[in-house]
Amino acid sequence: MKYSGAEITIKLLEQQGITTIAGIPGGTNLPLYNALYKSSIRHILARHEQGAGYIAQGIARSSGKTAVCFATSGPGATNLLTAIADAKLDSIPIIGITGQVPTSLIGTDAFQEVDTYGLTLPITKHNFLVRSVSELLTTIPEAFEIAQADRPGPVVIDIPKDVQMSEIEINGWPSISCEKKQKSIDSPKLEQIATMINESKRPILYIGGGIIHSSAHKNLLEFANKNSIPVTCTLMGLGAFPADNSLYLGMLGMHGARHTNYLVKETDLLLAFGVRFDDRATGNIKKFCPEANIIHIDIDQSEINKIKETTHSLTGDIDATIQSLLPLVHNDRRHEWISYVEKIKNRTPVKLPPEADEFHPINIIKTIGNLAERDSIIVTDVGQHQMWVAQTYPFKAPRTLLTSGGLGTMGFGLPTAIGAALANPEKRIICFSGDGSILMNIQELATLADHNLNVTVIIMNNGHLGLVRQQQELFYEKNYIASKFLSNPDFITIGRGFGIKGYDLKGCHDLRKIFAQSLIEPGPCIVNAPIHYSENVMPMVPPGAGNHEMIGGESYDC
Ligand SMILES: Cc1ncc(C[n+]2csc(CCOP(=O)(O)OP(=O)(O)O)c2C)c(N)n1
Repeated sequence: MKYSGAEITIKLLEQQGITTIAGIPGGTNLPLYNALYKSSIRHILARHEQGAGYIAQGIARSSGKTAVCFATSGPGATNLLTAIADAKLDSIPIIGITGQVPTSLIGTDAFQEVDTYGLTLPITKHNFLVRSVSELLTTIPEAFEIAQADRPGPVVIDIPKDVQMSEIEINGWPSISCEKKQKSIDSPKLEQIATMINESKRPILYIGGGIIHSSAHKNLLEFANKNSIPVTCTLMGLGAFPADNSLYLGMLGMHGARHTNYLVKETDLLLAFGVRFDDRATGNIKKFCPEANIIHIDIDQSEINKIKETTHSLTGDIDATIQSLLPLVHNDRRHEWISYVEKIKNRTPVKLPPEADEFHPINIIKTIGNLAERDSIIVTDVGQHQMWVAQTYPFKAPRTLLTSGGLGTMGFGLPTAIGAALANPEKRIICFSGDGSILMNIQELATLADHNLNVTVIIMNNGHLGLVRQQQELFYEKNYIASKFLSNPDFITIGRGFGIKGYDLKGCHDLRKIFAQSLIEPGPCIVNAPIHYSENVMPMVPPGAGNHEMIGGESYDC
């Protein structure tokens, strides 16, 4: 039977188990949409291609499975770029399929022609420009394999319109390999590592997004409990270790917990599992863990010794590696180290605002943390509110925090929450945003309303680009420029315009009741939460400083 390139593409996406695609049609991808018309795949019409990219991210981040978005050539493709770069930095498997001008017009500055291949080369794990219809049969399965293999990441497939329209005879579809290639683990090295752990007096586990990608959280918990190793998470690692476990140290780094930033300086063995020594986590790298042996285990060989020289390293799947390490480490209560950790925790506790200050952002997040279900998915935008959530929300399970860690993209929150809601219709999705960030993809309220998804958008409204204002206060002699909004829209009226109900907390007294309501009513809602503009996220490690030199840290003496 004869199939067009567009039909082949859709058929192969179905074969990969794709059930939802977000996108926007245009001249050069209309054949794809025509083929989609006959498919069971659900299409989500975003209102901006960046929104479509983040909807795909929300599906991928919350499910761990590869998700797909569509865009037309030219502006459609350029609008997608931010979401693709964001996926690259956080290792998220999405596939962007873009329309391209017909092959014969490539390189002629044709209408809506941009070099999508060239533009996406540095921001993808891999990209393809498909030159003939038959190539699709190998390109599409390969794109999925690349996106999800080892360290996941985004792939772009650029398909010229004539390739979408040409037909070929197909007698059988390629089979998809489900085999996960398991690399063997270097046993002698594993034994050396286990010996170092058993002999260490002050070990700390420093874990990141790699634990979540590899679903290593269960073995990690057993491993940490067995050998009594305190655990600190990067922003991307939050949820990989339960916040209510006594070994949990919270986040480290620029806005990490005070005790954690001190303790990391004192460790004699840093177990860096599924992390990349990002500067937000390490502060000045020369001052990071100066006394420690460092063991780095990661799926990506190129991360090893990239930032910090290690004592031992292993490249491979972190879950399989922890599983192999488990029988080799001793049962150890580590009384001395654990009681020292407790002492530092008590001397430098997390500073909390008075409980009566209901509108303090930390209290707002705590209230939501008490009301939400354990498996509710929290999505954030970027700014102070993101850091307060990271510091305060009691994450207990992997994939319950979706946040733009590497690229730090304002506008991430709303469309990613939509994607998470599409992939998890049974769960409540809570999106914490700022009055700056929400306006960067506010158009996606229309997409949210279209599908009546269970998303609660909480806007922490301080009338400012808060994190910028904070840096100007601390590092630029209070020269406030371009960080205060001259006007601030009424978000409740905006929501109403899109057909979404809202709760304005301005002047309210029973915040808890309103938040509870906002979390149980089916469908979307917006909560406008006015907060004081002068609140800062503390502690804060100044640029170039070591983590222990944080502002708001205060010295401790043991
Ligand atoms: C797309 C984009 N542009 C600019 C920035 C720089 N930036 C980081 S945080 C921030 C302020 C965010 O303001 P808001 O969303 O209101 O959150 P708040 O800090 O007030 O909680 C800015 C401008 C960014 N991260 N992303």
